[in-house]
Amino acid sequence: MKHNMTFFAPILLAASFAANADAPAVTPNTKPGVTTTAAAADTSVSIKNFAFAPTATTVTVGTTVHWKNLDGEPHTVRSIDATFRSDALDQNDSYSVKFDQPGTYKYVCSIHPQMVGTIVVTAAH
Ligand SMILES: [Cu+2]
Repeated sequence: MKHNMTFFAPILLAASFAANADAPAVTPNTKPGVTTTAAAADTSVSIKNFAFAPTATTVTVGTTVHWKNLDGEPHTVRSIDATFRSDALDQNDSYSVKFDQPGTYKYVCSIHPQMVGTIVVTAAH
């Protein structure tokens, strides 16, 4: 768990920054008794130098993770349990997955199996 926390804090900071940047100057249109929930922030994983960066990412349920291949070589994003699987991504191609179920999702590049990564999805508060 100590390992996960190192990635959790920056994600929280990024989420709060985005919320502030998008904060409207007007009062949100909410009805009495209705609670608005902040949308889960998206997060990005780069594929660079034959590695996923960061290799481990912790997000909350509902978050969409975007992978982008920055290498000149094609890579894929394929979960170990086949929950998700991208086509081959050429340079600057992206692939996105929305995570609606808590869990630990380990994935690899099917072309270069030494390239591994993990997405940890935690339940919403
Ligand atoms: Cu690869």
